[in-house]
Amino acid sequence: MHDTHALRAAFARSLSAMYGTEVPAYNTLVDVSTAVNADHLAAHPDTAERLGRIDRVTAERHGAIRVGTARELARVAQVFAALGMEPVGFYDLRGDAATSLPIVSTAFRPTTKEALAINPFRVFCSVLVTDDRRYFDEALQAELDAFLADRELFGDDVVALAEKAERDGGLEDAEAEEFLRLATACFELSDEPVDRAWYERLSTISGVAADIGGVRATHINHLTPRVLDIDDLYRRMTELGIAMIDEIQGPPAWEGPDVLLRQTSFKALAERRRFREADGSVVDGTLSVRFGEVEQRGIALTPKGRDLYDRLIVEIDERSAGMSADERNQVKLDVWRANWPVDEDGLAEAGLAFFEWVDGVRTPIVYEDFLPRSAAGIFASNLAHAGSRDVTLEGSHRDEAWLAEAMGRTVHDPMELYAAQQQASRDAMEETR
Ligand code: OOG
Ligand code: NI
Repeated sequence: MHDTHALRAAFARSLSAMYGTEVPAYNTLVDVSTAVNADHLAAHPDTAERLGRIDRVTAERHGAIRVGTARELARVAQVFAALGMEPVGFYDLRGDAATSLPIVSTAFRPTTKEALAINPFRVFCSVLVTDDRRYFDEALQAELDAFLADRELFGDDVVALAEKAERDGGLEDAEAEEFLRLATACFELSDEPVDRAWYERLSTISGVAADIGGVRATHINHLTPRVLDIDDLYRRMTELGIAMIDEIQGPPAWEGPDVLLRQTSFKALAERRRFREADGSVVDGTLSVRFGEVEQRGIALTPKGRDLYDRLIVEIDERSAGMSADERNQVKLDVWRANWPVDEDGLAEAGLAFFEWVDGVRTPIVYEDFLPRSAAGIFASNLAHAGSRDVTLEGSHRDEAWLAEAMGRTVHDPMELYAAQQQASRDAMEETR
């Protein structure tokens, strides 16, 4: 029997192997990440594993995928359920001032400490909001909905095996192998010709809408390794001649504890795709929608800590409007130094971060989720143009309850998961007293 945790680890490896053949630059990113982690561990043997053991961190990936409908979301949720990954959090990326992103998102991930320790694979999953009038008028929505209703991203065979795996807690050898093969294939880049006129119509509204609703298949958008020193990674990739986006999203590099999540990416690469022209002919061309991303994880913040984080991000935006990336980094650093405790004791005393007790020692709980502002920044920095929308119109309603209803599953609140982990560890410590 391959239990759901073993299936998750195997799926992460299988997806990684597949994606590496499609996007060789991903393999470079993984090699550089592995080297950064090994060097960081050698240079800081006492502290490097404070936020995760080196074997976990080195194997750790997050993926990003995008689907078009509630039905597609429900089916992909079923596939992830077979892998012990449940929906956590609701992210609404619409309405951000700079870029047109007609999507809402959740993250599928393991939710217990034990499952995370076996393999923390997570997937940021976005679903298109076709009835949002700011982006799609009634006629276009009808066309888009019809296009999406006519495709099947996750076939009955893979969904049936996923249901069985969820019900039985895993799959036997032959079925496990079949499930992993089918599930991986769902995320391969299709070479079916793209209808150029349709793709471009959606593209003028949003590159993400075109990537989701302009093609008849889905694909993994990126697969992100985790590093212990993202500034070192950024330098090394730049030295290799790989064009990185200007900024590292999230908190700055500083001397105090790392909180939440820092992320950066290299620009989307032109990939060969086939197009069908208006006259029916099929020609070769390229699309640039897939990019490489890397992340460094920090300590999970309590609601109080998160409020502080969100306020400081706004303050940084206000103070750095119109500045260069370097100047902006300096503002970030100044704001950080003025507002955050310089060590874990300070974070704990102020109730800003989550901790647990391991063998009686206070240990930080790692942030396992995503950040909406950073996600919007990652999306935006990889789109050729900002798209268009009519902000005078009312957006359509989406929330966590909508997501839960669409999937027929509970959407976990990330804060509750961290708080429960902290509390369980406190309770266990009291019992042993
Ligand atoms: C997701 C973009 C956001 C992250 O890690 O926050 C993201 C996408 O490109 O589909 O990857
Ligand atoms: Ni990502």
